[in-house]
Amino acid sequence: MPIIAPAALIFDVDGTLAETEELHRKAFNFTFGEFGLNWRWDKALYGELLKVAGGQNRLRHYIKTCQPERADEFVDQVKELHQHKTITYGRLLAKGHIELRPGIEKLIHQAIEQGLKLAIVTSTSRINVDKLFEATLGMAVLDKFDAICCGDDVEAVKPAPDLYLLALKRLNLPPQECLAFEDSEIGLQAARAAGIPTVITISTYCKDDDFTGASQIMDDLIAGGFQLQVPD
Ligand code: XBP
Ligand code: MG
Repeated sequence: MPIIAPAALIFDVDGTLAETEELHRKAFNFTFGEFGLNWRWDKALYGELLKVAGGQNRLRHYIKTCQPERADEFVDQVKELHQHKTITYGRLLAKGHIELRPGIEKLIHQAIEQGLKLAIVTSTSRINVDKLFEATLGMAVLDKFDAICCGDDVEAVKPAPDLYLLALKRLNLPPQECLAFEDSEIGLQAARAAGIPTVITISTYCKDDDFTGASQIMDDLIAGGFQLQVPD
């Protein structure tokens, strides 16, 4: 396995830091119940819907494609539905139903010790990033990140490069000095479109994605023997 010496590590959130998508799916379904909707996203459907990044975009896409006869009625409710979903997701995370993926905690601490810059690039919201860190590494670790770029910060989320371009700007680094960690094809497309070498750690929902163009592809950081170069 090649030893990599980047100046910054950029982490995707959902599927990369933790396998959070099951909690997102449950939060969506719980919200549909709260609103008296008989919609139910099973795992197969959710896998398809994940090709659309960002929960609000995903909801709009679902309504348009799967509930077309009632689209006009629901489209105005998307924001409200999604706000409720975010609250439920936060509650599920706070119940401690999540663990970081193998090797993530060690790599982030190693990067901090070695003085590397750190960034988050995610299609989800800042509040969900905070909730995940509260439930896992802690907010003191999130405070060490130099750039936290979330879906709320840009017009176009992944696979558009906007979030990664924003991170490069905030990190003040060229793309080739960074290394991105992603789990999905759309995430890889976004990072690659910004010119950033990308390591894929395959997640449950994205295992059949096309990872052509990734620098490395592995089941997880431990299984793949991922190593950062130790400075002299
Ligand atoms: C994954 C997403 C998110 C989550 C749901 O983001 O696309 O939309 O599925 O979160 P990433 P929201 O892999 O870029 O971290 O409902 O808050 O969008
Ligand atoms: Mg992801």
